[in-house]
Amino acid sequence: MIPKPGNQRGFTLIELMVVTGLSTVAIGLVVATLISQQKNHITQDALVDMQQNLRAAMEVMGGDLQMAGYDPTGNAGARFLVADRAELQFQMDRNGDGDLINIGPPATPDTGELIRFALTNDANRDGTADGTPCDLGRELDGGGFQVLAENIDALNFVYLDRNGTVLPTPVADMSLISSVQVTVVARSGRTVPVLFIRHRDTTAYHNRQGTTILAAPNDDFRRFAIMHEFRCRNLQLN
Ligand SMILES: [Ca+2]
Ligand SMILES: [Ca+2]
Ligand SMILES: [Ca+2]
Repeated sequence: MIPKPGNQRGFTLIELMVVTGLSTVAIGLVVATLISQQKNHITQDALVDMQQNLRAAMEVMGGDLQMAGYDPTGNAGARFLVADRAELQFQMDRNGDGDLINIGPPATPDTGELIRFALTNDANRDGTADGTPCDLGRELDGGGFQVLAENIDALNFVYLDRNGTVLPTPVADMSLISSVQVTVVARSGRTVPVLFIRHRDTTAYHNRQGTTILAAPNDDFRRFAIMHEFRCRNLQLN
């Protein structure tokens, strides 16, 4: 049967608009998924970088702390000078010449024999960043901080005597220090919201004793916390 003219079945304008609309939504969802996956990928890369940098920084700090008080002649008097919850400083007779200075004039510290760790932006020394940028700083011979790890929100030191008893900070009798627990909380350099899913950091961060060292930030940054205990083996010899 031949259809009558004007009675052919086709798309109405409304049907076309619906189909076009659905296609647009479908394409949009595919693109959104791809962007989301890409952002996730970038996030993972940033987190891996952050963790690796932090581990490397802890290795440097551990190497230094193991040398704290190194005094092979017993004449240099190398020891801890500062042992507080967010800052520590110590000496070592690295070149073994029996003192800690280059006799001048002018007198200067023997190279690499005075080391300090603290956050670079923590004027009140409570161990939490006062603002950004804030990094983990290592100072050699009083020459100003060098950045050891970037984007640090919290730094905490706990000092233990040879029996493993925690010493109150600031430590009054630094000859009692046998080991140091170091806890660091790092943050990814930028917020990384994944499409449709916002990451919210509602974690409060603690040291091993359960003391809060960073209250829940409630922001969109991702964080990584690391804790190591380093034995200051040279302090045991003095
Ligand atoms: Ca020396
Ligand atoms: Ca010297
Ligand atoms: Ca602070």
